[in-house]
Amino acid sequence: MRWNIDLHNLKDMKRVKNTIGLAAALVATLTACTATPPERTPETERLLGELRTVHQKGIMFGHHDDTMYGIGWEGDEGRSDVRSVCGDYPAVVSFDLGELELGGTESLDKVAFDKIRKEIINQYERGGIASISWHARNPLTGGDAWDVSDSTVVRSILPGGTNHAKFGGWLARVADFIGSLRTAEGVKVPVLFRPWHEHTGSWFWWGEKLCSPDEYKALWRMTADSLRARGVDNVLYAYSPGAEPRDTTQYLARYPGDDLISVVGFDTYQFDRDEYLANMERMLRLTTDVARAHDKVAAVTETGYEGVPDARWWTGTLLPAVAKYPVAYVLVWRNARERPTHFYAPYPGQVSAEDFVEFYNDPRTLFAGDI
Ligand code: BMA
Repeated sequence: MRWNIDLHNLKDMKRVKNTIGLAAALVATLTACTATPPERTPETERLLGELRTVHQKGIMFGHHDDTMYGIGWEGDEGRSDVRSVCGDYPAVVSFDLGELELGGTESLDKVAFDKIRKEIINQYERGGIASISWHARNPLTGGDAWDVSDSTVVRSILPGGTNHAKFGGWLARVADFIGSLRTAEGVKVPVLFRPWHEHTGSWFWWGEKLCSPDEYKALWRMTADSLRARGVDNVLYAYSPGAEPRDTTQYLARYPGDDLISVVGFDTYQFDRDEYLANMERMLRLTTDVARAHDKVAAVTETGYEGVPDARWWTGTLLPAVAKYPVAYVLVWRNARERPTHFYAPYPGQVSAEDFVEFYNDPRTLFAGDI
């Protein structure tokens, strides 16, 4: 129990005749009163409840930057390649806060943060879910998230490190952005936050070879603590390694802890079909095993086949792979307007568009209108 002590219960308790029982009850109440305040708004708790049970209905489809831009367009009000193909928005839309830490107005993918805020609120208001990742720049070298030239970056931003204060300022900007997600009525919009992803590889400065398990876990703790200290209570955290883990021990080697994490997932992409199916199978099994054992939500936090050149990919590869497992959502990466071959969802006329409509019509998939 946390903060929300019901005073009526206190009154009830006063009627307890047994004085020992009364004393014990008061001690318990006082202890609870000094505990930390609730970490999550009611809407955030509701989101968690929805994520926990949604697999009973089907699997939610997600797409990164869905309503921001697509193939041949950018910033058109209400537009989405997914909706243009199947008539509905994805159930989950993800966004990236990369470069918010620098204090500018646009992300690393040249999307205005004000627009990201607006689209997160729109997604919430249409009944959908928003997820946020963060390709933070390298706070030590000044390079980007992929700058792995120095393996002391994480250590340098932890308490006692030379970049600790600087990074604290970066975290404050992220906290304030998440805290600023409010509807016109003032409701704080609950979001999933998925920082420090794909850490089982070594292509980001927080990757496996770049820090120790303890440093990685401390990075997570510091992130969550600093968001919390700035009043962020509209967030659920997602843990998403890459496809490297072979078993649950490896999967959990850098797991920050059950008290912090709500969603356990993984990121993996198709290059070779057989290899992709093997990775999906293994990672879905590991993730759903971990979710069951730790009472968490399982999800495919990032996936896709760049350019979707397989006309039957949605119903022939992706759906059969994920449908066997109790996962909340499967999310594909962005349709980059600035890189013509870098897209993961279909657009009208794209070779897999018809199959995507079949995928959409399959009762096992859920879009914004289904949740
Ligand atoms: C990568 C690519 C990059 C992009 C980054 C962050 O996978 O899509 O072009 O900058 O994600 O969104």
